[in-house]
Amino acid sequence: MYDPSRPTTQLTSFYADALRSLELSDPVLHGLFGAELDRQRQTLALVASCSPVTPAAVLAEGNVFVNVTAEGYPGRRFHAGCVNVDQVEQLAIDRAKHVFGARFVNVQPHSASTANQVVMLSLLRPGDSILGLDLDAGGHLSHGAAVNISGRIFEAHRYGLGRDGLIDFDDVEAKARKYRPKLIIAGTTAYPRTIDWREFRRIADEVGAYLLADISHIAGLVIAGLHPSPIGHAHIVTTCTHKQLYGPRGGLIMLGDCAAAPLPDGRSLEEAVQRGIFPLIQGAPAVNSIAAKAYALGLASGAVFADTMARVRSTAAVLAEQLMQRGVRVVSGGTDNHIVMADVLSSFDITGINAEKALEECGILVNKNRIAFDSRPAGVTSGVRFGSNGMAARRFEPDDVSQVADLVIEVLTETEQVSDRIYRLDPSLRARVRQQVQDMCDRRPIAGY
Ligand code: DSN
Repeated sequence: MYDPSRPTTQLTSFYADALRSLELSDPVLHGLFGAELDRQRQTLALVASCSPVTPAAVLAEGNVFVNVTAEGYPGRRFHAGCVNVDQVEQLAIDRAKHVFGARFVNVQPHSASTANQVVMLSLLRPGDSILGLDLDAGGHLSHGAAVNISGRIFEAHRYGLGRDGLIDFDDVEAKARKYRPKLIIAGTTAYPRTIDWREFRRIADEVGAYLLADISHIAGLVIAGLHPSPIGHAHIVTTCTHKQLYGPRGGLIMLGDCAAAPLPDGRSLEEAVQRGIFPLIQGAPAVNSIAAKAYALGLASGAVFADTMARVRSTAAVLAEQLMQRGVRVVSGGTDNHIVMADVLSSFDITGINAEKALEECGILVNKNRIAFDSRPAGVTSGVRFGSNGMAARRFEPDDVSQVADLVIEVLTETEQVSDRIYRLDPSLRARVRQQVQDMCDRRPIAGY
């Protein structure tokens, strides 16, 4: 029987011993853990595709469930010893269903890319056509990029953005009519605006395609009701759990009312997804990650998470506004989510790679990103992508965001571009900004770090 007093003592000594053992047996790795924690404390992470994982979720991922091999699903395993594993997986499933309002959830995908592969390989045949947002316009590798397995196995077509930086639905419709894809993918990695799931579904229905919504970037906003949910519009929804759920690296596949819908081969959509994960693509699940997913999904139904998501949106909106007021060209003229896309080439005469590197020297972490109609290749780019998940975790207020905008502008204005990949930055400016960033990070630490 579960005895609440004993496990606490056992776990405390287990983890304390484990940490001591790591320090003694592998001081190099132990040192790197410490160095990374310091780096994360002292830098301002504005990379849009991550969020600082809640410390208890870090602990939940580094847990004893890592020792269990558990092919199959709760109550239907191919290995013994799954009594607690079954409860953990069911907890994660129930919590995911609750926060997303889904009818069916599979919590086993090792990543959202795997989840997308599962969807494609379960529903399509090699050579079938798919239609997703162009990688260069803010799509994802796993949505049919030429360099990805999705672009090799399937006949991948791409839609893009208009000059206004918004998804060009005329293009989506025209490509859908022309190529008759079996699957349309709605989902983005570098898109600052609201996604119109209903319009995607209308087009999918017109051509008889399945609609996959990959909400990896906006899952937290969807839970908080700050972005429309695709459940009820898309046939299938995928997400990762680390970008905006402050959880472990991993994926989820979710279905709404169409979970029971029959496929041409007689199986239901739900059955196809279950078998698509196991045994088609994966073997045993990473139960330790599923435990951490359960933890993060539990937090996602709480008031603190809702407040964090409100802050994700408000800090991004303030950052976009502040940058624009100081003359920066922000793609699409603002943001509805956590992403701000800045055209640094036209605003500062420096490339995205130079902007990224110069800001990193000063302790501000962003990533170079192509913007619509970019004249530079992916390794150089004209744009930079900012994300607000980290600022929200630090409980930033508008004044803090203004200071960030000031520092960003100062660094980018003072960065002297020598060539597309080479720049010069005054060392004294670098030291001064770095100190200001550190002071800001000390003033607003990430909870638990
Ligand atoms: N999809 C990439 C990104 O958005 O940065 C990596 O997760």
